Amino acid sequence: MSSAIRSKGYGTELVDLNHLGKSDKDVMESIRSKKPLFVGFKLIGNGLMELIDLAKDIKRHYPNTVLVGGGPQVTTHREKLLELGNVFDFLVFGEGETAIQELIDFLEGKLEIARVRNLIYRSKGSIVANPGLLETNLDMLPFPDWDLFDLNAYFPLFMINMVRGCPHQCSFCSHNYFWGREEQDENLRGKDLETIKAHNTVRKRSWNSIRKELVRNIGRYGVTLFEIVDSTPDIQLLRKYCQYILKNSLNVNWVGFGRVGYYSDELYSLFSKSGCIALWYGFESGNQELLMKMGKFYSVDDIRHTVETAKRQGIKVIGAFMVGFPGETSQTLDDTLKLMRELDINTPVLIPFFLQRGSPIEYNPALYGVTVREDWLDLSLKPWSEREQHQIDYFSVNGMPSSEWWHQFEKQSGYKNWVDKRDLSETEILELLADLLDIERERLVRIINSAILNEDKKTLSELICEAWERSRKRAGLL
Ligand code: B12
Ligand code: SF4
Repeated sequence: MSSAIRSKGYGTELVDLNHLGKSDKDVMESIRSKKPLFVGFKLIGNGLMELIDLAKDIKRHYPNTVLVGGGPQVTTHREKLLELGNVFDFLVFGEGETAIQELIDFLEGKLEIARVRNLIYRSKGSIVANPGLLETNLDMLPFPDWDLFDLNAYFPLFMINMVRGCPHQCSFCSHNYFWGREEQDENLRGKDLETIKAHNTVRKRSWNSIRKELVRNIGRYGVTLFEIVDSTPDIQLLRKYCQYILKNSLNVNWVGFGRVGYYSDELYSLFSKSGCIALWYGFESGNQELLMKMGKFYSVDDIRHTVETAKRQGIKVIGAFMVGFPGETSQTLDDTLKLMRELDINTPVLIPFFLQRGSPIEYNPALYGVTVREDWLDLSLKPWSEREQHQIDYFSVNGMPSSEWWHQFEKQSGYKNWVDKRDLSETEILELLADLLDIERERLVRIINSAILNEDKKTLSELICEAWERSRKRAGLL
């Protein structure tokens, strides 16, 4: 977003409220001193109410500041977020690069508001949503503006995004709603998975553009750790990426998302040689029937083969299993828990089934035995603490309210971090950092967790410093 804004001739500033030591005060101070054209918020699901309170505070102190909300949560909840708190002036759903440039044109008086793509706003007492746009040429998008960050305050790890959209369509998943569909919800309601899948598109960057970004990240910043954030990476692009690393003897490491039965054994070997440390998989179930209902269309044996192959290549496996998918019984959950133990992967993660906006289940709940409350989007905006307290059920499975459904399986799974309390250790990124720092992962998790808990900035910054030094040395910059 920052690169897109800068290309219009404006400067940008970032206040990362997830960062230890940053607070609302920094935002207020920045607004006071810089008097920005607008303030943008990335809304991603957690901390929404805190951000809305901050937005209200900004409006109270600086009533003329234009407030723009964007990010995945706007794509899921759209105009509801304009009504919530009644504080944002504009919302941008979907992809934001072109939209933000067009919004700047509007704010400068050069473009009519109706022509700003992906924009939601108020007009004459009602809420208007302009038509959306999926960028057609991803190579036209500028590279991420890493200069925006005070990099010394972050671990040296950059994300790379090669494709938007996924060639698959699992029945619970909203990835293609975010990144791969132009079709309106109304036209997909009641349709089956295959029909919905036929509306998906995968857009890819060219290898040349990805190569330039990779070379820039290593040469300019000294970053040698990468996370490929594509939910399902493209096989050809991944192959080129690995081959380029090998051909040029680049001393880099990377992690990304894997998929069962998707990569050949030979490709796994290439991954390993090119520095892949860990892959995150959604294995989802140890029960064949449930896997088919999920639209996974691979077998339990395919899961075993994938894990064996990755392990043989020395790649660490982080695997998510879904609990409480419609049709789950104590027997099917038992199949999953057994498989989980049998696979003996590095990090198993259990995640409860949630209704996701734009997923085939949301479009056709009856087909899956799911009933969805009409006001489910409003209810799903409530913070978790409130939802648990009041047992807010926005959907039910085979007549059983979602909270009861979850509790039925929660006990059996023995999982402690139920719902939205994911642990720091459940991430592939930790594997990368542990490897760079040459610290055992469990120890690194303990150090980071304790530093965050105790607001021990000194320990964190020493770790970050050490990581940068090692990374820059590897990149040949030191
Ligand atoms: C990498 C990743 C992470 C990373 C980095 C997150 C980050 N802050 O960017 C980590 C591991 C930290 C992470 C954490 C979480 N994540 Co995450 N993550 C992803 C992932 C895999 C890729 C994101 C990405 O980089 N995409 C590429 C860039 C280009 O897209 P983007 O960041 O969305 O930005 C575009 C638009 O959203 C928009 N936009 C974004 N911000 C703004 C701001 C303004 C003002 C405007 C106008 C537009 C705009 O324009 C951008 C360019 O087109 C996605 C799934 C996916 N493949 O998309 C999930 C995803 C975004 N994560 C998700 C969730 C739920 C989370 C967590 C809340 C999980 C948790 N329980 O803790 C946390 C939140 C942390 C936080 N507050 O940032 C959900 C969001 C769902 C929702 N309805 O909001 C997703 C979609 C996964 C999913 N299907 O469930 N995540
Ligand atoms: S779960 Fe993964 S493979 Fe399935 S549709 Fe979503 S992104 Fe694609």
